[in-house]
Amino acid sequence: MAKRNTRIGGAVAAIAAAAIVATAPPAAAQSADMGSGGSNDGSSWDGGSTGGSFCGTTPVFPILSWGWLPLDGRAPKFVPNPDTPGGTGSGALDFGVASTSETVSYYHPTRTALVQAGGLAFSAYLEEGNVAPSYQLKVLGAERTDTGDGAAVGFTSLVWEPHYNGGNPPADTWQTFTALEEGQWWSTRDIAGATGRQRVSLEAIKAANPNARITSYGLQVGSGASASTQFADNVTFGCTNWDFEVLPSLSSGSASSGS
Ligand SMILES: [Ca+2]
Repeated sequence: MAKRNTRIGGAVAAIAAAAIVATAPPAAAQSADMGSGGSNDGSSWDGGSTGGSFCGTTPVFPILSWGWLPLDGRAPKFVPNPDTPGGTGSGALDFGVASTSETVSYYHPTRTALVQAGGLAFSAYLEEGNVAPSYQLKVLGAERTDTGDGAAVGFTSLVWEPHYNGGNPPADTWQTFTALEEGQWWSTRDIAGATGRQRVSLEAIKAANPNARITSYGLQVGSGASASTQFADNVTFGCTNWDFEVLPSLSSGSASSGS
């Protein structure tokens, strides 16, 4: 018993250490205060081509999530990669939903001017149903054209969906979507350049909302999505890439624990 625990503990420590080594300065990831931020006046956004964070690929584990959080609904589950040959690494995120009332999301905080948004990408895999995760940007400082909730601080979510941008991936196949910033987006709130959930280019939204800044980016399924099973991985924002992984010795336990 003690021997087994020592072995598992060693594996966890090794993985955590490897992740820390692979991740240059985690300070950016740990300053996870922007999700509820809003106190910033927009004068200190670092933005830039890096997306305001560190560059390179960082593995994300259930016990080492670098600030990834569900902002709507619950978090996805860390699961073994459903199709390793086409996936990234040995793990992925399970965004499956059981009903139309369920929402699954995972977001990472950032401090990036919307006009600097670029290098947006992710990979998706549909196993059951035909629902793909959407890539979303949580924004403050947008030019809201309504007076609804969050209008005073210019809140909205900008949404990129595969089925509005060339179509969902074929079943049981990993597909990587890149250069999302060149695709069609819609805004969950009415803002300058994007009202009534019409789909427009992100460039048009940027031009009409020069003071908007991204506080979080991530993936979401639902609500309203029918019962389905889909996976995602390999989320990129600027030069920052995230590889969602399971702990080899604890994969089944960590997956079922979810959150
Ligand atoms: Ca992975």
